[in-house]
Amino acid sequence: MIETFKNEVKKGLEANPKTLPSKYFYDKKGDALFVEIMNLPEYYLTRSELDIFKNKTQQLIQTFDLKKDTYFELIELGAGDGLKTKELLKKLDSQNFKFDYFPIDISANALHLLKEDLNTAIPNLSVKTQQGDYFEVLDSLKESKKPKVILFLGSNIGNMTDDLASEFIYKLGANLLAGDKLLLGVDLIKSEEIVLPAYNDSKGITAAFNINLLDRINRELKSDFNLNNFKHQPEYDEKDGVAKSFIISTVEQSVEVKTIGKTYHFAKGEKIHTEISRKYNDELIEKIIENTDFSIENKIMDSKGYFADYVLIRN
Ligand code: AVI
Repeated sequence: MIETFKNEVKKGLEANPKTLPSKYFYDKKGDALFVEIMNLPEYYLTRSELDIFKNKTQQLIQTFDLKKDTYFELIELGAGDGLKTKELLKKLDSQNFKFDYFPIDISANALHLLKEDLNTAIPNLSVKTQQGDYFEVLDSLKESKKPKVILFLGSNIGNMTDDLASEFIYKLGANLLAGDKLLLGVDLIKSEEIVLPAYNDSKGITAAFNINLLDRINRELKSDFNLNNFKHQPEYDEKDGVAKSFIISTVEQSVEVKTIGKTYHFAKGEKIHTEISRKYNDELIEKIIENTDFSIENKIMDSKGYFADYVLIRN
């Protein structure tokens, strides 16, 4: 793990322009900051998808096309605190659907808390937590031929390039059978006035989230990034619908990363690209799933039209 981290940081800092992978945001501190982000007034994504799960639950259930007398499996990739999913679980439970809920997450701690919470909130619910890599878990769940509904929420797909997103969805399909469903939650393309503040909140939480990546490199790879000499900078272009996060070097400086055995030079104003947060429309989703085994069954949006849950069916 630490070897991969080191190699990816090395590759990113030696690239021109410099980059660092956003997946490394999520250490303990990063996880806590992301929870704060989800509660920020500017970060509309979580609230918008929660609106769908609260107010369009019946529509979601109908599109899943589930039979009350057939057992199915509801599998969530990156379940986190399960806030949105709980709304769906409550409805399914109260309507006597028969199913197991499989939340998959990297964090054993998050899964433990989620299970405790769900056991209290929905005592009848069968919760089978799965800690680990999505595809390893899906592979192990393949044995069962029960119908499956996979949830991949929160526009997490948006942190991948379009090519990687296609590959990811293709791989999901390879673990499913015809008729299975994938609920893909995505943020929609909209104006800069709405998107940019979501990545540049007034309290500076997103800035801390981004800069924490340098702090993590300091701690884990023994480097000497002076965090005061770097600042967070998001950019968003409505034309292509991609929000990008950068870390800017505010002075000319050199940083030594001991475990890599190298010193990296930063010009004043030089950028490190750390994240993409893609926004979507129908055309982009169609393009992304073009070479996969899925097609679009339905698109369910929140009341403001900010966010969409696409229900895809495995052909
Ligand atoms: C997890 N992911 C969908 C978030 C996003 O909106 O791209 C991560 C994030 N980055 C900055 N703020 C939130």
